[in-house]
Amino acid sequence: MANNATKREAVCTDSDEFSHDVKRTKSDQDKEREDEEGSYSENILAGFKTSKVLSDSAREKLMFIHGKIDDQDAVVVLEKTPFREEALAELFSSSSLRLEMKNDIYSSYRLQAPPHLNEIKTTVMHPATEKHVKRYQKQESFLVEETEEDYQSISLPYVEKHSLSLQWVYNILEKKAETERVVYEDPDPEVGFVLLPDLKWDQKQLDNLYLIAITRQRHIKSLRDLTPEHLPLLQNILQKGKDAILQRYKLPAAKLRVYLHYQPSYYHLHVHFTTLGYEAAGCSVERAHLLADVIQNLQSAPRYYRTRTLYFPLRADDGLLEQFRQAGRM
Ligand code: G7M
Repeated sequence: MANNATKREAVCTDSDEFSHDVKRTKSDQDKEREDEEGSYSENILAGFKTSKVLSDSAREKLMFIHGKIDDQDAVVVLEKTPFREEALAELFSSSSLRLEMKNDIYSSYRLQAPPHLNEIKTTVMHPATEKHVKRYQKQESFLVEETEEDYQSISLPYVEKHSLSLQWVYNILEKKAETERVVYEDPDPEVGFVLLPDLKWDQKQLDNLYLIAITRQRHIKSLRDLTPEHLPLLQNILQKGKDAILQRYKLPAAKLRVYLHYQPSYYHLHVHFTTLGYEAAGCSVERAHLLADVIQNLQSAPRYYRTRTLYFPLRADDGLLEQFRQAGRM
């Protein structure tokens, strides 16, 4: 916990540090930056062989690439990171500018920033399964209507057979991975959870803050399993999650969107915490269920999530969609 707090402070004072401390050697600065921002690791992408760009977005400065590392399938996600206000002073003073055109009061340039201010958030999935590869391929989506019976006869059997591995979740719960990233943990086996940054958040700025709370209980697959017996767990996550974010990031509850996905990608109950202003993928009405609403629904109707028809989008190549089609439900 202390680690991350220190890191945030260090990030916020970056520009001051560099403008005042001209006498320090480059290697000192590099070393400090490394301490602040994570250590260098072996470049496993050096031999990456691109097979296909699965999807990309010029607007979001994002690209999903399928390829091979050591003859095994891999998916790489490249994402240009947002600008940070704290880094502007250094960006302006340390970059070089190449003029592209000038006309009256208008001029445009190519700005070449120092490498550490021009990073690309890179996520690697390796070895990747066919499911990972499919997931990032640009696809049309269809809205599915899942009744209580559909869940029992179509979704549940499919999910039990075909879900993505939960090993990364168990690694977090068993402190085998991401231990230094944990923001808050409640060790109680019934109502406890681990709160940590989502894989998608680089933790450089709060505008796109994204944390997930992973429950210690291992047998709650999704929203569909929730009953009033889980209310203490859900209330605990909502309250302590919000408290921890206020304490660590100084963000009040009124600035947060706290929700669950249905369908989720991983069938071990977890809750998403993002800033309200950040439109994270999957936060739209057809997929996100506010945790506060989930709690109220369970309080007023104990079998709400067991019996209600739930709606969610599925991509054209999703095996679950095929099951709905075969059952004549699409
Ligand atoms: O769609 P679903 O509700 O299942 O969301 C799962 C969330 O877990 C997504 O927001 C992912 O970015 C996040 N996530 C996935 N993996 C594999 C990891 C991981 O290894 N570590 C962390 N911290 N988050 C992950």
